[in-house]
Amino acid sequence: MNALLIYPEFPETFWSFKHALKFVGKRAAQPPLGLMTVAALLPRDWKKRLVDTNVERLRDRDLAWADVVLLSGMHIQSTSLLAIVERCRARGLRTVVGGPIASSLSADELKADHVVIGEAESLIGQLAQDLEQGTAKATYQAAERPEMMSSPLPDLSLIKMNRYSTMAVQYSRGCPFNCEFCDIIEIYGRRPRTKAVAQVLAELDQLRAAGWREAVFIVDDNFIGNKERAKELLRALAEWRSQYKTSFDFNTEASLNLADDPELMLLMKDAGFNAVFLGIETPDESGLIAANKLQNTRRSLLDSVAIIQSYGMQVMGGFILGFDTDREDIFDRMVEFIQKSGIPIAMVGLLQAMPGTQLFRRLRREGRIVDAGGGDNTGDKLNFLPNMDAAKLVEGYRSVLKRIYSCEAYYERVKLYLSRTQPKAGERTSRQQWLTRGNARAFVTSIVRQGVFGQQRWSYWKFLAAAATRYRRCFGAAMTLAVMGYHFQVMTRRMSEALDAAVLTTEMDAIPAGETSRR
Ligand code: B12
Ligand code: SF4
Repeated sequence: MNALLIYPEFPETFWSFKHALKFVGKRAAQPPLGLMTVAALLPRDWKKRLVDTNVERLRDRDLAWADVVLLSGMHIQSTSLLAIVERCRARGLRTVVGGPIASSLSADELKADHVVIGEAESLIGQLAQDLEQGTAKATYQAAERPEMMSSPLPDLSLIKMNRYSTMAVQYSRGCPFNCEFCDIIEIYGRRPRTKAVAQVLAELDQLRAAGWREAVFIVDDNFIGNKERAKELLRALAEWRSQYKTSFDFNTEASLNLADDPELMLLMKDAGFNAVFLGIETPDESGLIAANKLQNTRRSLLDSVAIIQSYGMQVMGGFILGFDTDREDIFDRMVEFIQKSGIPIAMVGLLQAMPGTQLFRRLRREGRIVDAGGGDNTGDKLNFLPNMDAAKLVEGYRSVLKRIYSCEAYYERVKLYLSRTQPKAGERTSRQQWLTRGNARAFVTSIVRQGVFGQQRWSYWKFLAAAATRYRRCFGAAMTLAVMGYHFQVMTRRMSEALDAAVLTTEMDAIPAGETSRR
């Protein structure tokens, strides 16, 4: 069998980092690890090719070569995915769709011949056999979530490695918490399952052997879901790094209770972790309680962030607007919090009720679901009837993005973060803090685009002067963040223009006449 694995294109959104990636000559942030894993699970005698349409074109001759097409994706990639499925169907090519999108959209909506819901490890053998014999079923779903020990070494040979800014390695799946809006726990469960440490080291060895020397994202849902297992890996990572002169820097996703465990943070620092994404969601405690995000309550969120930053880790934060508890002052509170946090990359989104989540089920019971949504929480579309007036919510959201990604506000946060993490004189720095070959290229492009042609040249040069003097011991990190800021500035400008031109879209016909909120 000739199996063609295809990863659909992401739309240009706040979190595609598209405009920043251009600075470093990369086309996408990360490779499709799901498909690389599926490829490794397929029979050895099958021929495999992978086309990631985010970094290369899907040609007719690729399709002509294939006996079967396997697609993966997130909900947000649905437009591209459906177009590819259609293209395959027109040629009479058999299609299989898997990945998170298969848990968000129904088999009918996906229009593929076969849909695989959830993780593939335990069922791919049967699927492959059925495909060979022409007896494959419409839907596959494993009765139980597989142990991660059964996950194979991802097939690295199928990707064009140098087109990505970061490589991906997964240690665990699942998260022990129970946030109402979260689909992670529905797809991957609440019991964190980890690989063996040796499996992770084998993946790192594979990357190293292929010449990779840049950042590695440990793509866990919550890296510290099982703290003891995380510590075990971290000790091994620190040893692995010290074994080689060249080493990777790591980043990951974790829950905020990381701030409560100094040993864990120290181990992360020693293992080369320099950034962590945290779901902070809202500075409003009543919102956290209502969303069942209890691990973020009964603490100072700002102090927790500062503690993590003091271990040399950049905190990236996820924030949500549109909780039922949000009042009109939430927008100002959100901006104030983000500015004080020193979180340069604050991913603020509108609440989305993802199909399959507890939130979706509750809102459906309350008659407030409008549609399945599109998986993008950064547009102007709500897929449910909010408590606050929808127009006010979208307008407030837009104002938050405009304010936090104005040049001045953004550079202020970067400086606050640098002041908290800059290594002391004589202290060891991570690769990312220095000007490396990767960020040196970004530096030069940034000077031209932001310093010469940029609309906010003046703020840029002021920031550059501070980076070169006060924060010179982490100049590389400062430059990387300047480039990221450029992406957010472009996206904020575009979003404002698009929203100015658009009428508020909440699928008005589904909302009772005269109502744009629940009240
Ligand atoms: C790394 C990551 C990213 C990376 C991109 C990675 C990439 N190249 O695709 C970045 C940081 C850029 C990113 C961005 C976003 N992400 Co993201 N991301 C992840 C994360 C943490 C890991 C992905 C991964 O590599 N997993 C490891 C692989 C091995 O797992 P897997 O893909 O699930 O594959 C397994 C099975 O699904 C199955 N399978 C997968 N594909 C296929 C195909 C076939 C044919 C078969 C048979 C089986 C199969 O087999 C695999 C082995 O079991 C996941 C969470 C997660 N646990 O997966 C979220 C996740 C995929 N992201 C998500 C979201 C929402 C986003 C954003 C839309 C966030 C936002 N709010 O804007 C953005 C979109 C980007 C954009 N341009 O706008 C959601 C998707 C939800 C959904 N139902 O679609 C997830 C699940 C997390 C969450 N709930 O919040 N993301
Ligand atoms: S902490 Fe994050 S991954 Fe865990 S349940 Fe909450 S939102 Fe989901």
